[in-house]
Amino acid sequence: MKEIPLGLYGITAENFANGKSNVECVKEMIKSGIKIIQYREKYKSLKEKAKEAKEIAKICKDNGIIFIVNDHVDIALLVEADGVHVGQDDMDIKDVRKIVGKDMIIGVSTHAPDEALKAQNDGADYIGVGPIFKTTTKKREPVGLEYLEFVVKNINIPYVAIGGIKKYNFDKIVQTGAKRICLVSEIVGAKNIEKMISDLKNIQNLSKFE
Ligand code: TZP
Ligand code: MG
Repeated sequence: MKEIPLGLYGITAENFANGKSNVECVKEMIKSGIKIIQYREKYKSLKEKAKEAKEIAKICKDNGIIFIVNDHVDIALLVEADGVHVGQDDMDIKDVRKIVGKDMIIGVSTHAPDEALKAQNDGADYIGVGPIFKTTTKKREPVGLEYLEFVVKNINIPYVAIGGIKKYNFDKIVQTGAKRICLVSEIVGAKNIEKMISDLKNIQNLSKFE
């Protein structure tokens, strides 16, 4: 199984991307040094999602980038993604594992300590931790920094801090010790994605990360 890279975790969100397509955003994120991309698309048909995921899977493969598909185990298998990301209302992790096999990465969204511990016990390869701050991209109350701090101290699998993270509050996340961080709208919605990512890397003080 491939490792979940440290640093920024990229997620697509075309409706927050100010006119840029998912494919354009992925290319820019990769050019800026992001090593893992999740295809997340809530507003297209299954047919369109499968087509787009295929295209993005190829771009990722050609560039040595880890590719994860959100929600759709079938699309992840179809496009031979490196992994699939599921939520609390999706299939049990153990059942997802039966379908995708031992080599595919399984990521699980979590919002509280019991969910993090269960995901770890059930064989998730990494967890999402959030939304840390209030955000318009996810209809859910923020979990706060306290939950992230719990994960930093108590969880032994990789975790990705996510939700409402922006350039202005990014250092608060870095200070918890979290080493994998996702900013969705802040990155795909940036006028200049490369500059945004380079600013974030400066804040994060790359030496801690690589
Ligand atoms: N899971 C928890 S919050 C979130 C997801 C997919 C969306 C985060 O988007 P943003 O724009 O970084 O707040
Ligand atoms: Mg989901």
